[in-house]
Amino acid sequence: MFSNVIVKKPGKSYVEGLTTSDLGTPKYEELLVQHEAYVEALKTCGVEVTYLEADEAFPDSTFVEDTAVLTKDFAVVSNPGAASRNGEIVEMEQVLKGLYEKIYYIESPGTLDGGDVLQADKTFYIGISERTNQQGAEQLKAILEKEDYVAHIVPLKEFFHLKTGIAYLGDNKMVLAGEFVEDELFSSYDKIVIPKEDEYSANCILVNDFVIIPAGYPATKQKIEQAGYSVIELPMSEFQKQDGGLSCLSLRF
Ligand code: CIR
Repeated sequence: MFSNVIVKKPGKSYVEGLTTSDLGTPKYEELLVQHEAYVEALKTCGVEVTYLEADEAFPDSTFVEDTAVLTKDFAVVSNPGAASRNGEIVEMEQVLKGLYEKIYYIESPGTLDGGDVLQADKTFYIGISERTNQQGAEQLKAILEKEDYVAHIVPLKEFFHLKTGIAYLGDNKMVLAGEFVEDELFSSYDKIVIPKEDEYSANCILVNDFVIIPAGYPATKQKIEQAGYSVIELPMSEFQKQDGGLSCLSLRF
């Protein structure tokens, strides 16, 4: 169960953020409406929301997930792999100091984006991507093992971030897409497999009694409902344009 989330309002500079997509320029007004709907959905899930104001200096900073890894007992401030995003951790560190007594840090030359980190009960999976390097992944693994978690490092082949293609829904149920579907590492989970055409919806989040998924993926909705969950759908088009998914928009703990 989560009792808290951290979110951050997107600034007008959002449109200048990093992207590899060819989906067009985000529309700022629509973006704000989608972000507000996201925050409202989290409130529906029963969590306390820490809402950070926009920071125009960091166009991608609404994607707060990349700046930290949080558990109930400790926080890890990440070291984002994109130069234009690295300074986002300065504010996040201050916020986390108000919420946590125990804080660890990923240190250069190690880099790590929180989007490359998935928790499944007492096990963590850490992706190595264009943003997270071997040293960053090993630093996080050492921190997690010290805290009595199990940690596996997963070199990515195609996905941008680890959580672009995987989500844990609790109760041993794992949503998997693309390169993760046949990966032995995930063979012991009850799999909810997302086909290529619905891949964007593999980035969904369990928040207490609900699974939040992007709108427009009826097959994914059906599979998750069949697995026994209540689903909330949210429009995500303006975030998808900047390579962002549902998980990226919050830190949940
Ligand atoms: C970036 O390239 O960093 C942002 N435009 C998108 C970050 C998405 N974050 C995530 O998947 N955790």
